[in-house]
Amino acid sequence: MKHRKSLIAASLIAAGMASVPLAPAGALEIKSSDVHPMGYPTTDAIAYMGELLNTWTGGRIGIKIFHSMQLGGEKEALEQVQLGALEMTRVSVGVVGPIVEEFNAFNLPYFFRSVDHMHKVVDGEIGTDLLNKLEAGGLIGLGYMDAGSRSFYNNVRPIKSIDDVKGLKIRVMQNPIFIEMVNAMGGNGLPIAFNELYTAMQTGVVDGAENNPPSYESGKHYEVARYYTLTEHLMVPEIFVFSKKVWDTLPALDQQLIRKASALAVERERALWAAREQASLDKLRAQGYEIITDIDKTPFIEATAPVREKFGEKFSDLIKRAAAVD
Ligand code: BDP
Repeated sequence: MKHRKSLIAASLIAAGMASVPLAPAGALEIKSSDVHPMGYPTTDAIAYMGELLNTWTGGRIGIKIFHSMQLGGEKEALEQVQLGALEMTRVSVGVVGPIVEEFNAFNLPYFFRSVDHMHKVVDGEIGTDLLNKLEAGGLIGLGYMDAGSRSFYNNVRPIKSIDDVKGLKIRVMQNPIFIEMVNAMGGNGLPIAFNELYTAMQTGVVDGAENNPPSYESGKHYEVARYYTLTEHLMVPEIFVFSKKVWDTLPALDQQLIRKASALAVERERALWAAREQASLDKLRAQGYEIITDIDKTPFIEATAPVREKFGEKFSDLIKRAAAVD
């Protein structure tokens, strides 16, 4: 009897095990981080990339997204990817300067003439060269995503001219260019990680920050910094990168599939971006937030000329090449 029972138990275990699908050979779960929540253009595009990979490989490759700053800020995420602890991350080019300095050309205030100019530069030779340079820093550059233009918001006064920036403590991304940019406009630039920003504004550590409409809206920054003016002083693209350490262990076919899915994710993000930018502005206006759009940008452009000169000097050739793209 005892013997029979254990036989049954054994067969149950065997049956149970047979019903648990074994991970297919060469299975790959790509862990990818983003500071934004799901439903944001960048996270949705990466989720789409995961669906594509899943379909193409019959479930062998998938992406698990760590969204909403679950893994902290972007500097830390990049480090994790360099180490191979995280396979992928989507970050702003704003924090990539320490890895490939030339990316800082894209971080200069009033650098790109228009969204169209930015697309032509990043999608052309210059953008590809820079992505390839990331390899020496332990990263495989998979593509550029759109992030529109960044503008000021604060809780002290509406910015109607450059004089209104005077004395404002403005949070910037962690890059000296942005600190000097705000200082050159008369404010006080303070580098703070994105995951600490809401509290920093709420507690008065800073008076405000600068970002694109979707980030301002999605991060609920308007709750603590109600005045938003479209100064559009930066047009910083975003990139998503893969860990070279992990990449080098992948079969060539998987690398190709990831590249192919990346290109489609870029297309998807750009389409989502254009719609989201407008939707964010509409939502803010509907909630009664006044968004100042009729601002004379000339004084802002002139005030930041020394910043472009100082930080652009090292890669003046690249800047000339980018300016010649039309
Ligand atoms: C957002 C970018 C995000 C940055 C954030 C910031 O999408 O990658 O982390 O700005 O200001 O627009 O830190």
